[in-house]
Amino acid sequence: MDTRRALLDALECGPVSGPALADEIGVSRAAVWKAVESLREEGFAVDSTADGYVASADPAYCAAGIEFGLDAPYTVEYHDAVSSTNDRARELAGQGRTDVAVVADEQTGGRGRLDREWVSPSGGVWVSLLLRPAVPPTRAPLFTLTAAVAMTDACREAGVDAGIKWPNDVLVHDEEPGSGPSAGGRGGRKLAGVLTEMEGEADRVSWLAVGMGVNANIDSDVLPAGATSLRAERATGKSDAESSVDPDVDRRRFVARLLERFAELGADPEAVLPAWRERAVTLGRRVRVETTTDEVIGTAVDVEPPGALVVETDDGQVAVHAGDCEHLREA
Ligand code: BT5
Repeated sequence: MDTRRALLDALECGPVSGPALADEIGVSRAAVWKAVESLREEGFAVDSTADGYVASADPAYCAAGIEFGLDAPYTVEYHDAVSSTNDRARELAGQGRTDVAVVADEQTGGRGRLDREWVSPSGGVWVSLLLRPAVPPTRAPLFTLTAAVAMTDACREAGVDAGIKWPNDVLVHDEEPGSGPSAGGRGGRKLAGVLTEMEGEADRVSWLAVGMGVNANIDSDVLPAGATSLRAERATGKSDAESSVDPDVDRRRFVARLLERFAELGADPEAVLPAWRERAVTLGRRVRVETTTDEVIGTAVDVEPPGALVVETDDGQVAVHAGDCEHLREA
């Protein structure tokens, strides 16, 4: 284990002295001191006390802060600003890396699907998880669904009643599809989205970058029409949170929970689809799905492996593998 990670683990259990830690992991005292200094440079506060080193009770939003107490097998790389965390993940993939969560406070060139813009000001949660799963590319959509479930759960834990709109949107949904401030029939106010990119051969993924964007501590007036944020939802009391609660979420804890949930679900792929169905706001709704070649209108009845939406149309059931989905008013 590297000294930095060992130090973070040791700090979690209370004061740790430099010499004790050096003994425990078999490195020099100078190496421990260097690791402490590098945590401080990253923005992770470590106090020197008579009993040894002590971590701040409220770690900053930085790589060490997110890794501190993280129960998921990922290394975190943090940037104040980056063009796109997915692009950075791609670069790391080129260097042979895996199991890295690239996190940024701000993205200057955030991307949605089909090269759409993803507005990513400071205050959001912009993260890309670089993985090398031993699966064929046809299984990749399952990782998008996994991300949607993990994001929904993290948002719900933050007190915001989120649901999933096929395939990759996390929404705060309107009671009446097609009504409300999100007019245009999107079915709710968009809180988060997923962009999964990959490289591979026909039978094997080489790497996969699961990009997750959650509008966390952002005012909704800087977001596109029809979008919302955790801050906006928590402030207006349209959530389970008490109105006296600070509308801002602790992004450090939020990202850690997101990564932990992703790892938990990844360990049990069979559970992903049932978990997705349970959180979906699309199932049972009348939808219009635009694919690159076609338009499918009907009732969304199910999602089947590896992530296709099954629509009951006038001409029978159709499985749609990719597209943009709009929730329609009931006929
Ligand atoms: C998505 O695309 O929803 C995928 C979003 C993925 C963003 C993450 S952030 C970390 C990683 N790095 C990246 O560069 N991307 C990923 P799509 O379904 O195509 O939706 C895009 C549409 O959502 C846009 O055309 C806008 O209408 C709308 N939009 C843009 N920014 C938004 C925002 N911050 N919140 C809600 N809606 C937004």
